[in-house]
Amino acid sequence: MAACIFCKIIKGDIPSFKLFESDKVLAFLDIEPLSRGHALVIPKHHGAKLTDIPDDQLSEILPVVKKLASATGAENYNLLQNNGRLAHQVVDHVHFHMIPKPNPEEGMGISWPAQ
Ligand code: D5M
Repeated sequence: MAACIFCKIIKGDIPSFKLFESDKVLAFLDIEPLSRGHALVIPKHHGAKLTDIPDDQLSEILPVVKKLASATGAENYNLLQNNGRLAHQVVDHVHFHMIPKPNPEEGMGISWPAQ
């Protein structure tokens, strides 16, 4: 969808820090991170709500979260999907927030390679 900011990221029309990409899924860093390493995992299919996304795209999201967790050794994080304005969804392209929970003794969150 032409006006969608996440579709523009998928197309490469606006920059992002990409963490993972396949033909159906993209993961990149959130520009307003709640902790270091806050990532967004999105289906490439445009849709505002979960019900708009084909199952074959949705079913690839959690394996990507697992890959990101394995790649970074992340053990403590929240997975969040805001669906609808009353649930605080701002960007109308389905996205899953992966929000590292920092260990207070070890720093602020996940350090991705080259971040
Ligand atoms: O969260 C939408 C999230 O999208 C919010 O945490 C900021 C993030 N965002 C918005 N624009 C960008 C770009 N250009 N790059 C990376 N991250 C972005 P919501 O669940 O809709 O409230």
